[in-house]
Amino acid sequence: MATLKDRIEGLKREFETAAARVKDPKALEDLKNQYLGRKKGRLTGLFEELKAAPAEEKREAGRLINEFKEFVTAGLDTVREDLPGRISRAGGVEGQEGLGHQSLIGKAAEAPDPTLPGRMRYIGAAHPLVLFQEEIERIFLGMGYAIEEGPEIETDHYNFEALNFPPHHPARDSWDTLYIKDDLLLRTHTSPVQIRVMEKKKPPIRVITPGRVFRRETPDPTHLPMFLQVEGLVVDEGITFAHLKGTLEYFIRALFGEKVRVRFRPSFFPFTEPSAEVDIGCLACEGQDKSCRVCGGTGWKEILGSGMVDPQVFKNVNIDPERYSGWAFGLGIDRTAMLALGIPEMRYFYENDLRFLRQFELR
Ligand code: 2NL
Repeated sequence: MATLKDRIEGLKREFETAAARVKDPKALEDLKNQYLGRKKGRLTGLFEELKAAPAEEKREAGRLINEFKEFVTAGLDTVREDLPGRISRAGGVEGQEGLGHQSLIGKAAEAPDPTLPGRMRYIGAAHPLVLFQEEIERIFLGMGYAIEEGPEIETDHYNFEALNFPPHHPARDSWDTLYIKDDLLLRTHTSPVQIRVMEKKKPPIRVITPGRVFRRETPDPTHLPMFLQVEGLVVDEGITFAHLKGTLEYFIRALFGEKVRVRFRPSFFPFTEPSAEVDIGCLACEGQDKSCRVCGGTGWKEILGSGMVDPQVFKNVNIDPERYSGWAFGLGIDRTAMLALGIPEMRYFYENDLRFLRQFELR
């Protein structure tokens, strides 16, 4: 038995010498294979010997071999942790590289090094778009609105027909999308969710519908083929354009601050009549910079589209337009978050660069 013990001591010294010479990942891998390799590794050889050993020696021999295996494993770990330093020291005095470490090998497993910096634990955070969407939801929840969701894959009926887009009508061009089949497509807005709500529930209706939408767009700093939208819908007896104006103005001031300038402009959508787009005063230049890169010198930024629900849309969902009226709006969450947070490039939201994402742990 003394012979196995001596041989292992010899192998330890041999391993230490070899370990001290390792200067790159390849050499480390070779050393590992030399000792722990499944087929030809030194330890495999020793375990083979163990199988053949007489029964009364097996216990002690097994202990020695396992202890050697731990010695090698700990030694390899030490070298692996020290490798970056060894690589940077390479080119130093010939023969001096890694000296000093020989004595550490084998002791690595015994005591932690209190001089090493601690390991920073990564704590996750909500995505800025999620936080911004929640901010919008909070404002509408506070006014008594419900939040509704629906499928991202829709039929032509829910995405277009029910919203008063006739087949082949040129208005569809601005809402071009990916088709899965003739009649199945990626929704271009969350209006289909509101159509489904109006089919199921009778007025009064007060909902917002946040969600992912898709359009045929060539990506640029302010357009992506996939983005987030929130639409809102109110239907009841006696709803007028004054409700639209008052509610949207309240919402915008809650989101951007009391002092923000707001204006309504006439517009067109197939599903609302009349329609209005809403602008806010440019937060970057406050209308003071004729060459402002955010607003193009106009002093205004469009933030949402809105209008009184077209009577034809009510007929499509069996709501009587003689008795009920309503208003609706749609707003791009990404675009509005860019304005609110001063972000110049929409793609930043989707690149998952933590240096960007970690700046927006709002609240
Ligand atoms: C925009 C404009 C808008 C709506 C969306 C809507 C929904 C139903 C009926 C009528 Cl079910 N209208 N939604 C109305 C006006 C504008 O979105 O520019 N979105 C980004």
